[in-house]
Amino acid sequence: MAKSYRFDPNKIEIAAGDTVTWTNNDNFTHTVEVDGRDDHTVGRGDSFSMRFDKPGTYHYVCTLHSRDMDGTVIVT
Ligand SMILES: [Cu+2]
Repeated sequence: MAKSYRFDPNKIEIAAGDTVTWTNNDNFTHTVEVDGRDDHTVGRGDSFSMRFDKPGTYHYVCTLHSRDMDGTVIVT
């Protein structure tokens, strides 16, 4: 979830094969870019989902507000 220029929670642990959905509850457009690839624009009220098949630690960021908006997905 993105709100007030933050991802909340900004750290999540999932199992391989699970899907993470980012929902933008903010009044501004944000993006989700995972590990520096495929930046996805997420407008107000929109969502972006991504399935994680491989275990590992993934870093994501909103490229519009990268100083404040980042997070981690841990896939086990
Ligand atoms: Cu943003």
